[in-house]
Parts: sequence; C-alpha cells; structure tokens
Amino acid sequence: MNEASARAYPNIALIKYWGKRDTALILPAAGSLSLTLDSYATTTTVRLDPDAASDRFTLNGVPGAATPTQRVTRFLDLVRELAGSTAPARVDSLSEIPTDAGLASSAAGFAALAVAAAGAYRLDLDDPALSRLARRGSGSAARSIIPGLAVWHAGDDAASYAEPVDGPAFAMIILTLDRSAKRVSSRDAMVRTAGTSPFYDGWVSSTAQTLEDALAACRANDFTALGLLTELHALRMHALIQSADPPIRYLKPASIAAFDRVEELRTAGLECYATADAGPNVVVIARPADADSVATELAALGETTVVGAGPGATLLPPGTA
Ligand code: 2P0
Repeated sequence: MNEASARAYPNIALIKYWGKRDTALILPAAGSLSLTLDSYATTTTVRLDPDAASDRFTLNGVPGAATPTQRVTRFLDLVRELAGSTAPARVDSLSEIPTDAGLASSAAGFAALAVAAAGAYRLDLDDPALSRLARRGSGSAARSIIPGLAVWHAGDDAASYAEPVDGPAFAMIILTLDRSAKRVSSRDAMVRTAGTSPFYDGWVSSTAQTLEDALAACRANDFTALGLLTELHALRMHALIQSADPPIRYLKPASIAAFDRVEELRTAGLECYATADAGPNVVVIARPADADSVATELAALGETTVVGAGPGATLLPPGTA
C-alpha cells in the first residue's frame, strides 16, 4: 500500500494576501510575504486505498464533515490527475492548532496534505511545484511549504508559488483576545471585497508596491522598515475589508486597544509592530531579544504565545508520524 506522512506549520503574513484574480486556480491578485512558524504543527498521513468507494478524511481522529472532506477530495483529484491514478485515499490529519486561537488551519493543513499526497501517489515534485500544488488547496498554504520568511508571487499558474527570502530575525507574539468563531470566512470575504469595495483596485496596486518595499527591507536586514510596513499593510487590509458591501469588520475594540498598546510600547522604546488576520486576534512582531518583554507587556490584554521561524513542510520518515 502506498502511504506517506508529512508535517507543516501555519504562517502569518506581514504583507497580506486578500483577493484572487482567479478563484479556480487560486491565483492571488498581488504577492504576499509571511513567516512560517515553529509551533502548531499539522501532521497528515495519506494512504492509497484502491478498494474503497471514495476518499475518507479524519481530523484529530474524528471523521471530517462534508465540506472539509469535499475540499480534500477536490485536492486529491488534482494530485490523481498529475499522477495518472484513480485510487481513492484515506487521509488522517492531526492538528496542534488550538481551534479557538484565531490561527487559520488551512495553510498548514493543505501544505502537509500536498507533501503527503505527492509522496503517497509517487509524484516527484520540487518545492516550487509543491508550493503551486498546496496553493490549489488554500492560497496561504503555498507559503507554508517554505521555511521561515517566504514570498508568494502573483502571476499565472506556473509562476505563482512561494520562495524563501532572507531577512531580519524576529519573533511573533500571538495575542489571543477573542475565541469566538468568525462570521464570514476569508474565502467568502475576499470575494465580497473584490466585488464590492471601491478601494479594491487601489489595494491591489498599492500592495504590489508595499511588497517591493518589504522585500527591499528584507534585503537591507532592516527590521524597523519591515515592521512599519507590516503594521501599515494590516491596517490597510482591515480598512479595505470594512469597505465591502455589506461591510465586514473583523477587528474588535480589544484589537484596536492592542494596536494602541503596541504603538505606546514603541514610543516608550520597546520596538514592536502589530498585525491581524481575518479575525480579532493580534500578532505582534519584535526582535528576538525583545519578544519576552513585549509578551509580558501585552499579557494584561490577553493570552500571549511567543513563536519563531519554523521549518517548511517535510515528508516524514516511514513509521514516524
Ligand atoms: C494572509 N489571509 O495573507 C491573509 C491575511 C487572511 C488574512 O491568506 O481562499 O485561507 O483558501 O485561498 O489562504 C486567508 O486566506 O484563503 C489568508 P483561500 P486562505 O495570510
């Protein structure tokens, strides 16, 4: 029986992905830049099961609901097409991501699935090809193939993959402020934003420039410039999302208070910058030596977890999953 296991980690974007130019191929309207984390692994095993009637999917030992299972099957269909196979598979996934911490599970989930499925169906893919494949499951998964800092290029199907980038060392402080489930998924919210915001074109064109500036900051090893661009871009993304019709507001008063506190800490000489994804929780970046001090200062606002740069998605030796 052909079987392979892989492990991948979530990523947090500094320059955000928000909007697709092709929803079927999951091509982003603009490029993005992220850090793959060293915590909250997803480990996935794919076993070909030629006698089964259909794919089966479990998450943390529980059979997947219809929608996630369909997403897994659609993804495996792409892998089967590349491999020239029709065999169904059994997919068992273990996620260490706390369901209520506001961290997206799809990036680590589809990065691990891409690597494990490529192994089980005997596809020999390099990192750009694995990143392109993972992208088809969830856009941000393209970046979790890559260790540490990763740029995900906009472009056509062949060109839209993530690559490693050298840059300044920093840590992330995940600040959990609100554990309720979000009301609009990123996928749906992106479509609504692109279709209704009068600011969408400006967002796409300005993001291309902001990404260029962020990559220049990485080349210059300039944490301050990268931090300022990170906070600017997060606030622009939330302004854009709020301008959809009907509007979508992910940030809560506690999120705004966290951005204010981060600005205060900076003014007081503790350098840190805030960002937030499609939810109310805030992620703060700081130089590694300052990370514990920043976490201590933010602890009054919510639960803090310090994380760092982690590995890309990797195939596990047989029998170790
Ligand atoms: C990002 N997010 O760059 C942005 C910032 C959320 C806010 O990528 O539709 O789950 O599967 O491609 O990858 C979330 O989007 O969306 C996301 P799909 P995905 O991290």
